[in-house]
Amino acid sequence: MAYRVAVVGATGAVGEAMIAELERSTLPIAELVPMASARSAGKTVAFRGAEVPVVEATPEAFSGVDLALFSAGGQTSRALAPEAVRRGAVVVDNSSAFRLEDRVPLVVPEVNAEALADHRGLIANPNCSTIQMVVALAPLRERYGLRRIVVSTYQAVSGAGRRAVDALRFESGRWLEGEGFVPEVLPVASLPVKYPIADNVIPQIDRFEPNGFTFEEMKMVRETQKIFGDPALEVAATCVRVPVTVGHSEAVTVELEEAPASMEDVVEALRAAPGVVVWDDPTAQRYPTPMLVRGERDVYVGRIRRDLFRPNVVHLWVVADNLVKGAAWNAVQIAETLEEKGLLRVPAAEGDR
Ligand code: A2P
Ligand code: 11C
Repeated sequence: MAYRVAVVGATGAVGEAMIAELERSTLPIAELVPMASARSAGKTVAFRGAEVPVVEATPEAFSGVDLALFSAGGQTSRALAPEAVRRGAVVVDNSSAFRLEDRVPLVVPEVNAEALADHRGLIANPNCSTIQMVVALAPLRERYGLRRIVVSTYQAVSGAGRRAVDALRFESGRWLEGEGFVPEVLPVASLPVKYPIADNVIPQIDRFEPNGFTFEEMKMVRETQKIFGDPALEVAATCVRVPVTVGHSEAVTVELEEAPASMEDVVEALRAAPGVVVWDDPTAQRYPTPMLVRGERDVYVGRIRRDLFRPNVVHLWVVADNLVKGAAWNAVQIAETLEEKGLLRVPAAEGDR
């Protein structure tokens, strides 16, 4: 069977990457249906050598769609994802709208593909910074057990969408020319205070929660606990926006239940893990950077060190393309996994929930 596949948010930074991933996917695709807001009427997107018209995302537009990848923000997902499922489309949703709902699997295929088994039509794609961290930590969790994670992120502006990428380019140009500019997009476009991202770093991604952590930081806590099925796992995150267009980096400190026998043992566990590539050679100054892993599907790990004081604590540097593994590839990989398992269909009971 070949599928009719919709991409909701097709004109956005992640939507564009989703279409590129669908182009190189093993999924049999009969037709791509790019969707966006009414503002995009008249636009087209390129897919397999053709220009495909963008259609407005409405409930009716999902009739006859088998699979819908959503990346148009939480509000659009909340309004339209249930409509798509009702019309028989399996939805892989990249927003945070449904991630923590009990009946919605939150999936990184290398880590918890088994959670797809009893899906009800809607599957959530985790946050980009969570995805790359759990891919790197899953093999260590498996071999030694995980007690606590402390992570600091260095996140690219593309995580905040196309406008933020444009803002970094514009501000950098003005800054280098010695011209003034008014920051308008970051850290959060809808909040009153803005900071430049050119020549700067911003220790705020998304809004603050009452506990003093940002929503992005709390996503890393709650989503990691759900994916690993361990609600007691301790996670402390500090999420920071840096002037990089694509590629999130993370300095991760992990306290293990059991001290690894050697660092070679840790490297071996990482090398054997699906979706992980180890680049770690201080003698050759080898480690991943965002620019080096751009466009790649894997998660890259380097700077692997045992803590100086605690034998059961390990430090890692984890880098991935936030638009690819952090969003588009993970979503398409979920769809490919569903197809392989014979699960790329909405269960009969969910059709009209
Ligand atoms: P549009 O271009 O028509 O506004 P990004 O995160 O890179 O800014 O992209 C956001 C994506 O979500 C765009 O494709 C945008 O489409 C889409 N989008 C935003 N609001 C809606 C909406 N109400 N319905 C459908 N798509 C939407
Ligand atoms: C960022 N991680 O870099 C965010 C973007 O919940 O999917 C992705 C938000 C999400 O700004």
